[in-house]
Amino acid sequence: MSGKKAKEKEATISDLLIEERKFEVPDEFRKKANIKDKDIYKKAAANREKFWAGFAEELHWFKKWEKVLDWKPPHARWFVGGKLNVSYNCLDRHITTWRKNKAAIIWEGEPGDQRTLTYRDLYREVNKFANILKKLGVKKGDRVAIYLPMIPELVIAMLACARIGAIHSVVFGGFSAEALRDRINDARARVLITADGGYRRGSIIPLKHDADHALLETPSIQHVIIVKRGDFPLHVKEGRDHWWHYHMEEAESYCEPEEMDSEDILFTLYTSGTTGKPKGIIHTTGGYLTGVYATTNWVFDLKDDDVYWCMADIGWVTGHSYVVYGPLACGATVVMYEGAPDWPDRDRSWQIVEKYGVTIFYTAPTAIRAFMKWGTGWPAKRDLSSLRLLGTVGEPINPEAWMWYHKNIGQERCPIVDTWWQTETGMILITTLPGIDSTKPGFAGRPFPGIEADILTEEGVSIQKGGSYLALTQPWPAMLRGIYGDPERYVQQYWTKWDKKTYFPGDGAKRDKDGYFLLLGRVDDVLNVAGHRLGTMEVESALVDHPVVAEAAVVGIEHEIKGQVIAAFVTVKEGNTPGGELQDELKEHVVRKIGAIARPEKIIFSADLPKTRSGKIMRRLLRDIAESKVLGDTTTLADATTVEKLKKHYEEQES
Ligand code: 6R9
Repeated sequence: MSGKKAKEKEATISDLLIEERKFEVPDEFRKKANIKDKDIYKKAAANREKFWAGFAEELHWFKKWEKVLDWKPPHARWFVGGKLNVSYNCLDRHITTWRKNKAAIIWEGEPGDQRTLTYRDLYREVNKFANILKKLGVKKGDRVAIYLPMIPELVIAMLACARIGAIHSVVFGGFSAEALRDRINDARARVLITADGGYRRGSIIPLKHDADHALLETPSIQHVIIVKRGDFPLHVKEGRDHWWHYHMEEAESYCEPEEMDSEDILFTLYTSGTTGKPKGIIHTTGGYLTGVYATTNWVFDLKDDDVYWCMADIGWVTGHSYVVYGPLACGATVVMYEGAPDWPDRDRSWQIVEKYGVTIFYTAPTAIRAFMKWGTGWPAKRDLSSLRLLGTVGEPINPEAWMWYHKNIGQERCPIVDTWWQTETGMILITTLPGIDSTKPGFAGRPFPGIEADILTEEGVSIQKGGSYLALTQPWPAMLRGIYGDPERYVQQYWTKWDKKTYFPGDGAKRDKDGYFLLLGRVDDVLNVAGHRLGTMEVESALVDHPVVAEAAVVGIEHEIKGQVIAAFVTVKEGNTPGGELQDELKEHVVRKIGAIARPEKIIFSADLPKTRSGKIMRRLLRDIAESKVLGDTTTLADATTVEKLKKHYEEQES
């Protein structure tokens, strides 16, 4: 029997697949592609370790590894015994070549200010900042929290940590003070790097002000470094708070890179799972860098004269792997933009493409659907002829959005790579190689060479037809090495669905006769709101934290642009009156606890929640109600009348 949820998802997705279409790679692209050898999949599968070692050899190692892979399921070690430094590979390796004066980062702020940092510039800034961290007592293995807007200092701070062997934990600037506090405390970070503020849609996000709230309850933080982005008012605490620019003036210009073991931790990044508490995903040094280096090079067909722009915020894994580490390890020119794509106008993204001659553009389906809604007039106003390759990531892309992207942005000339991967996988795992594979709207593609994926039933039987669970059956270099501070949860969460050798990502999938995978979305209690991962339990915990809430159940409901939005069913404690005011208050409460990305679209008050006889909330029924669908199977309910009442009540509230 295959997964029930996967089957449900399959039905909805196949409705969307209006027609199965195949797009061949244009000849002009194919001729110049980095990878043209169709046998590469077979060759890699014949000797996976040799395949990955080939990429690792292109990087700089202070000491070569003794063994490519040590696999004691579910624990892997890659390039065992090897010593390297990630910042050395992203900087020092390039500045001894002609790339020293190549633009590493072309940055544009939302108000229109610009900065370009060459590899030499970036090298200098990173060295200086690494020395500042050292002066403040940061040592190898210490954790550094980073809460910054999309400005070059964010990249500098990450690479400086990598240089001295400190573990960075970047917290997305859109997360609230409480979310920041919890992440700092979980990592027991010694230093926080933040800014006076950042621009978003014309207003200022007061990061330091928010951080000050978090800092009231973060005993591990000894120092706070503040980047002056604008001239925004803030409070500076003597002795603890330091200005970035002030220290940089005096910092020494060279910092010896720390020789890191291949398996030393490079960073942790918090992501949502099926419990109320986000997990600090651990990524290490040698395997991670090899994985992101290989995929950036092959999936994006990256060349030295490319201008590469990934729209993701560095606060998410896409930004870590495909704004910072992958592209810089490849010596690419990376465009970085601080603000919103519709500010001051809806052609801001296309204006940036035109202005800097962007050749590779990587974004999320939710952004594409927003562009679609804004209309073709906006991209048509700009010259997009520099583009040669497009990418998408973060959620399944519906064929309509794919076609729109292909026609209006790619002008039917650019291959589209749909890249499936996760915070945990560190690197792209399922996609197409643009010089070899044709593309199919809605299908991500095949496992990258050297990656083994399968579709398994609940019982672990591999199936060729129909939808079921996606599984990864062999270790890969950039795989997570654990959950910070919780080794058991690592095993439990990812490696117990079948056997200890098979990774369960939590996604449903099916494949076609060519072995192309079509992703069906999450089959667990993880939501994907506008390409951002959120746990239903996380939002529920935020709601029940409010004094009047007795119980809450959160479901994701379909949304035209965001893919999913949050609907929360809430029961209030006796003596409280549910109503519009309380709805607004609860929404704000969630924003305060997590951040604006978690704001529920709908709050539905209910006297009871539908539960199974064992007391489990039946989210599937709640989803049916919130999406105004015919109710599914109610036979396992403890009290079948609850759900009927709830549906009626919901329809009254909605009308
Ligand atoms: C990179 C990133 C991971 C979850 C993943 C899946 C969904 C990502 C996708 C996709 C279909 C794609 N997802 N890419 N679904 N097609 N190309 O997004 O990481 O934030 O950890 O989210 O996103 O459901 O499990 P993360």
